[in-house]
Amino acid sequence: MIRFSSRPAVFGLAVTTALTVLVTACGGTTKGEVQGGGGARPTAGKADPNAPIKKGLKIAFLPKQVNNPYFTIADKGGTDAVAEVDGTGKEVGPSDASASSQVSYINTLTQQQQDAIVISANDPNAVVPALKQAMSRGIKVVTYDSDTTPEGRHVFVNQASAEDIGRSQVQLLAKQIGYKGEIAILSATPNATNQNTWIKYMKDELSKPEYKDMELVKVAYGNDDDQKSFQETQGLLKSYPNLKGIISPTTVGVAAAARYLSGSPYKGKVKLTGLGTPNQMRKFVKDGTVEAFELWKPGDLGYLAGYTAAALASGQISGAEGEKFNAGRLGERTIGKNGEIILGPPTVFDKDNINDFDF
Ligand code: RAM
Repeated sequence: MIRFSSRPAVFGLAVTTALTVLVTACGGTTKGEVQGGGGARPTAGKADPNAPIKKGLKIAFLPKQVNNPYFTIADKGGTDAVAEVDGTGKEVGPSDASASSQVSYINTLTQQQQDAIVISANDPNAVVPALKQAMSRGIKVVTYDSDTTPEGRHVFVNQASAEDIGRSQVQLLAKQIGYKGEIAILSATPNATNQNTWIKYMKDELSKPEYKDMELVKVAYGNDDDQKSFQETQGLLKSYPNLKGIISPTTVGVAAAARYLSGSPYKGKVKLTGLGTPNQMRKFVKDGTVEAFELWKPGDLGYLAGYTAAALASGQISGAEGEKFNAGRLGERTIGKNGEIILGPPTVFDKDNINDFDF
């Protein structure tokens, strides 16, 4: 049983720093928990900040899965960025969020001698040998959305601080249930690096005294599959009749959970928050199933990853901390610790602002 308490929705710098140090010190080797972790990272040669972006670059986007609106938007942003620098971008990938399926795609992209592969990893370790093979053939590797262990890539484009995402999800739900009662998490796949890292911070947030009357009773996995996520939600309510709230930090999970709740007697009573796209969640905010949830702009995430891949493949950057490059409409960006670039803080959506967003 995990019990914790609530602090105002402000992230203390000292806490942030302490946890960052902790994660870095741990070397990010735990399965599924390397997002932003440290460790041995390949370098992509010597960078020349004045090198021009090469024309005709071939850059491939390999999402967790292709039939997920989140990645459709992200990869459209990515291929738009590649087009802006006169390259050829494409999206390829499996229809299920599995690492073994991704390995076949990586091998094909390597044979095609793409200039860069941009991947959201379904497992932090399983795709690494294939990515290492790609890098040994001169291909630059960027992870976006969901990281690998550091030796699997040159740069990781992260959507937001993993710690802020995890803590803010708990804070959003705690406010809605009055800091009291049983809660569950409906996640994506059990090995997803991004979700597992966020869940680690959720558990840490829940360990604070202000959440002492909240209890995390279960972490369920919907595998980023709509039907499975729907059934897992149904199962949670059946197994835990006193459940007060659910956090689903996946766009597939939160939409499926909302659909289940909206057609059930729990609508509006069992609170649901998570990470969702405004277009998928709008009807559930309007019908009172969901009060508030959050997300970054997936299109900007893909766009930033596209520019990062082009800068790497042109020798402008190598992945070292402090290197700067131009990311088109997102302006100048700097590579941070462990080869990580952060897009920016997410937006919280509710009935007052959801109509202002269309993605
Ligand atoms: C799903 C995927 C993705 C995650 C979003 C929030 O689309 O699991 O990796 O970042 O949700």
